[in-house]
Amino acid sequence: MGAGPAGLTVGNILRAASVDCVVLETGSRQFIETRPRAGVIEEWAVRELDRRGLGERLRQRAEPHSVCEFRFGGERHRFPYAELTGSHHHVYPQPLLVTDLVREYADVRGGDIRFGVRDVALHDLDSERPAVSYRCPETGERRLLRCDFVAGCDGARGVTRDAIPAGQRRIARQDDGIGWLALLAEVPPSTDCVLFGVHPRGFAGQMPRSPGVTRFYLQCPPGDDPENWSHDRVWTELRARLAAAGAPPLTEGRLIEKRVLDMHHYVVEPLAHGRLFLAGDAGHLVAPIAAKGMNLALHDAFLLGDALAACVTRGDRDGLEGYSAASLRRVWDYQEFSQWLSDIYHGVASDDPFRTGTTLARLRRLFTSPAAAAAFAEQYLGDAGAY
Ligand code: RFL
Repeated sequence: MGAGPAGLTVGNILRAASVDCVVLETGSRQFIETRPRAGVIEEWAVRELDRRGLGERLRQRAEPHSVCEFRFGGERHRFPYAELTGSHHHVYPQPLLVTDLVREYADVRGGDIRFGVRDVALHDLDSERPAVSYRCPETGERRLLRCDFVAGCDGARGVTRDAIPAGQRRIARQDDGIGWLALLAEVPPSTDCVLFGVHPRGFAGQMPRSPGVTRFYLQCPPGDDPENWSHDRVWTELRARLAAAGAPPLTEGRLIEKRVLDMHHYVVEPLAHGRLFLAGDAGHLVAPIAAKGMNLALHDAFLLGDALAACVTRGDRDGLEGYSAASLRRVWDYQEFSQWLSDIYHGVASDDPFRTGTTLARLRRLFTSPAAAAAFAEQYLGDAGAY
């Protein structure tokens, strides 16, 4: 269920193992191939995509990044994480990855994918033969698919999470009470790397996406109306919050996306119920503070795809039985890092002088203590240990 990074990766792994599967997606192919969202992929995930024959175009076109820059107290502080870890971040827009994955699944590996499905419902999850029903977009008739397993990869707004009876799962939630205005601008990035501006007026960030498109973020009240942010107000705030001695001026230009995201997070435990397994945002949401969501979706998909293939082709159920615990270990690790980073990004703008002081102490420590720098770099790049 769902043709995002998680669902398409599971589908590709199943097709490579000659396991029959159907991917159901509520959007159109054009919708999934153009929806702008993530852009940063961790090196272990690129290696895993490669190993499964899914990383060729990414390798050719992604830009490896080795440095990020914090700006605070009117100064620039470059953080050379690749020097500390030997690993890079890869900047590759999510729509390009989804386009590669859907092409490989549907056009190369001959996978069955049905777009535009409506009114999706799950049935008999506790039985040996669960089913999914949906309304067919062309004819309006209802179809029923019987299967062995259901992979719930339908994102934060899907239906699979709620198919687990409330008494049999726990949802842990956290709301930071902070909004981010997420922007895409038709401009080249004004520096070669990701920028984090920690400023008394609020956080600001710059994330390169491609030579002609750059993502920016501005902290704002949760639930703020994007229409409160005119072109001039956006660029004035970005200039103020990213200002630092010796920094090149921001390249300004047309804004092509402007939306407000509330910084909230959840984790469903366990990620399995009967023959349903949740993967990606369907099972856990992490706000884009540390650029972790798509990486977690891929991690789940590798675990779940391998586990399903092992069960169907060899009768080996160990992977499926251990799936939820194995996924959740990394999920909680990334959630913890995102919370830590959220405190840093937003502490100086909290109007609390005590919190401002401790936030700045944490930031300075990253640039004065090799042990603190190494710990940050390891978490920023994701733990390479599992793969
Ligand atoms: P997706 O990508 O949301 O895909 C789910 C798909 O399921 C479909 N769907 C259904 N299909 C069938 N039946 C139903 N009932 C359905 N309901 C929905 C949807 O149409 C959709 O196609 O989930 P998936 O695969 O779990 O992938 C998760 C990632 O998309 C997400 O975590 C990232 O985009 C988060 N994220 C980032 N992650 C990173 O690792 N690095 C980043 O740099 C990064 N930047 C971001 C981000 C998310 C952002 N937004 C908009 C929340 C930047 C932003 C602005």
